[in-house]
Amino acid sequence: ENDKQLKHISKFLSLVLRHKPETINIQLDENGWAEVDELIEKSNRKGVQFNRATLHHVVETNVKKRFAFNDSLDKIRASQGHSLQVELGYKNQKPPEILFHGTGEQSKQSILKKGLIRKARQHVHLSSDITTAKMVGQRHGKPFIFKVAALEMYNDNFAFFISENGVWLTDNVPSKYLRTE
Ligand code: HQG
Repeated sequence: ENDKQLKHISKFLSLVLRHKPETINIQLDENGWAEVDELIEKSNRKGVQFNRATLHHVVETNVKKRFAFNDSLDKIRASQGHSLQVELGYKNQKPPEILFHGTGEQSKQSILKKGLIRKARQHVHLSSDITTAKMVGQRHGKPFIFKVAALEMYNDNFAFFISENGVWLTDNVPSKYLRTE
């Protein structure tokens, strides 16, 4: 498989495992897991061709490590990014003092007013480094980076989670915890 095909499979997996499993008529369990055999069979039936070896290759080489297998390798799920309601089971943990959120310049005023809200996804996504936040922001236009006073939030009883692939997640960020400089 070339890079383009692998990317296509990865995008397809994001669609099925985060947003719309019904596109291939598969069900995820309450923790977001899909059966690997069923996923392969039903994807192939929909014309997205891959086998078990290719799936492992996609999971391993995915730059953002978006997907993970369970220990017995018979189930797979997205590690974060869902719009579906799933219980990922990450434990509340103490974040670093500052986390970053990259967005588009055009959303700055609205965010300052309403805080960061999760929109279609299950959580607001935060990054531990500016470079990642910038890349996330670029998806939305001219990037703008907010600093989030994460530790202060945590001390005020907001929950923080870190996904298996290193993305910090929280339910919402009220504007008083946002810094723009
Ligand atoms: C914005 C990718 C106006 C928010 C990335 C963002 C990430 C507001 C957009 C992951 C707002 C939602 C998530 C408010 C938030 N007013 N706009 N009050 N509050 N927003 O895509 O964080 O490649 O759902 O700033 O790398 O951009 O898919 O969230 O711009 O980790 O694995 O509403 O998606 O990962 O956009 O990206 P998104 P995001 P993957």
